[in-house]
Amino acid sequence: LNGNVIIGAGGGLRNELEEADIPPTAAKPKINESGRQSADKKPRKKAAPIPLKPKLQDDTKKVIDPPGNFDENLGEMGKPVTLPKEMTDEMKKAVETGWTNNAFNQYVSDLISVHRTLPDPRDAWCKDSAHYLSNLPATDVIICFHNEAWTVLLRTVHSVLDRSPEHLIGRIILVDDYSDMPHLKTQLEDYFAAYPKVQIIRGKKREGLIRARLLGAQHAKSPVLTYLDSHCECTEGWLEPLLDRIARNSTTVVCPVIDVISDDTLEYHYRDSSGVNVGGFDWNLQFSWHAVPEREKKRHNSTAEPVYSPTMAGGLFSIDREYFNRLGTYDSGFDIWGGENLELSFKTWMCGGTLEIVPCSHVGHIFRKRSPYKWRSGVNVLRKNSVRLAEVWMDEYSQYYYHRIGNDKGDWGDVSDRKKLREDLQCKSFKWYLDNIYPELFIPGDAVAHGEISNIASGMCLDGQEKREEAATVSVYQCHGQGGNQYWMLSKVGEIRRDDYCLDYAGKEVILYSCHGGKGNQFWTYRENTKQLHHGTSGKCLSISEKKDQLLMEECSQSLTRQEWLLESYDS
Ligand code: UD2
Ligand code: MN
Repeated sequence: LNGNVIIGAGGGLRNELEEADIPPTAAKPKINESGRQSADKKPRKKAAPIPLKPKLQDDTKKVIDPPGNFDENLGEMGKPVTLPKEMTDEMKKAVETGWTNNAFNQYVSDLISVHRTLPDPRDAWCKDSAHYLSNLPATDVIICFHNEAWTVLLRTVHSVLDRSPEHLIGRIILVDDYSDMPHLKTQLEDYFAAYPKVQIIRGKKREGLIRARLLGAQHAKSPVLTYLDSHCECTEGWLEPLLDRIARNSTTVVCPVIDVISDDTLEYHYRDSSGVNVGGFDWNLQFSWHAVPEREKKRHNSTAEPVYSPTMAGGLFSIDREYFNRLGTYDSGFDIWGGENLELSFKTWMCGGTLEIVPCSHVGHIFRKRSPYKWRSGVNVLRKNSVRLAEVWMDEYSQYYYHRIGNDKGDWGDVSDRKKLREDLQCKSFKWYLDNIYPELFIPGDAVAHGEISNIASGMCLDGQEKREEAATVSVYQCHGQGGNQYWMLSKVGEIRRDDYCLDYAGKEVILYSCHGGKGNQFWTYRENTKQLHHGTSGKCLSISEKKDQLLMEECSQSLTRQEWLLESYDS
């Protein structure tokens, strides 16, 4: 599951919906939560009395009754909660509102204890204390949020308090990035008054998650900073393996394994350490997950040992506070969402540090299929962040990203102080990073051609969008010169590819499929003299229909101009 998850649907899928008014949830837990639940104690049954009725209320303050068969152990041990097929209209409406406002099933979250128990996802190797130093530094945990669902936010905080050794948590710093949901504006201080470790900071305007994180860091005092998204759940023993790595070397930046909490049922999914993934990216500067490469596996005796990762997903990590400052924290010119994870990843590696994923540390996260909150209107925020990133850190390799976005860079502001930072730190080149830290990445410059593949007779371009979980058909569309779905690379081994997806023909339609490197259905040859794209196993040629609106595979014929293609930046 983990491997195919789309991190952040934010790019392009933003949603301009007004958040609806969600009145606060009512009951506060009565216990005074001071510390942790120790590893050898049985999981606490029910620390706080969580009322059975979902606390999602509509404007009329009328509580929506849950179906009668619900019990108070819902969701315990990370089990899924499935709503009955038959629901009253009121309930249906409440469920729907929850989805609209959060892009996950808030109604289900409201039925589950904010102290719910979780399975222990660790390998046996992880439980051997000989693998950790005994004297670990404390951390502040910084959780930024913009309009987070009440029970989800509370569960995040309680999972930290309930499952971390007390002395290792300095403070939990909640940074409210200008939420306007009423419960967050009025009830947070009251609720956390009983928890001295929890500190609440409020931004005076909407800053976006990157500057909100910086605001949190300004209030931190512990030697280590740990960042979490506001819809996470930490599992038993999550913290020690992270802190251990930093205690050994303060330039090591560490990420837990991010387990998947279902957006629908809130089920907690996990895999053992043989299924751990590391982070990468593509030339659209999107983060992606990959299996641990062989060269990395060879460095280890056990799959539970920390593994090098070229990049981090972004939301969940620990870093030495001084090292974070030395690296120049984040580029504060980054707005709302995106790009900051690659910035921190690139400079960690390029400026002398190490980035690791720690398989013994598991934290769950609710992955969403769209971004539920408002972004800025009139600006392509993600593109601006990415151009800033490319300008400062990617040297001549930035051209591949720009090509991919049709060289439409927009206004990215001033990055001179970030360039100076890189110089002052005497960081290595991006080429060094690619060669040594991410040699698996396919470089467009190594391709025989990269850019558009246009049909000479028709002015139509090969066009297709990859889909992560299924095969996507490829077709033709008017050439638009904006890169994107018309950006292709012809690799030296005869693949027509974009990132990890290859043009594939098995006799039916031309599709985009994960590159397998085995030639076969993914093997294409460009015949320079006839301008034909010849397919290996079928012997056919790529062609366009007489109406010029469809992609075809047909017998190769030199008299058919519709089989003639031009490859941008073709280098024979
Ligand atoms: C992923 C990361 C996220 C961040 C992002 C790229 C994980 C699990 N998540 O996206 O942490 O690195 O990629 O930027 O690695 N928020 C604010 N203000 C805003 C927008 C968001 O405070 O203007 C908060 C939000 O409430 C959440 C966090 O920032 O706690 C991350 O946002 P997200 O959950 O929408 O991002 P996600 O998980 O899709
Ligand atoms: Mn998130």
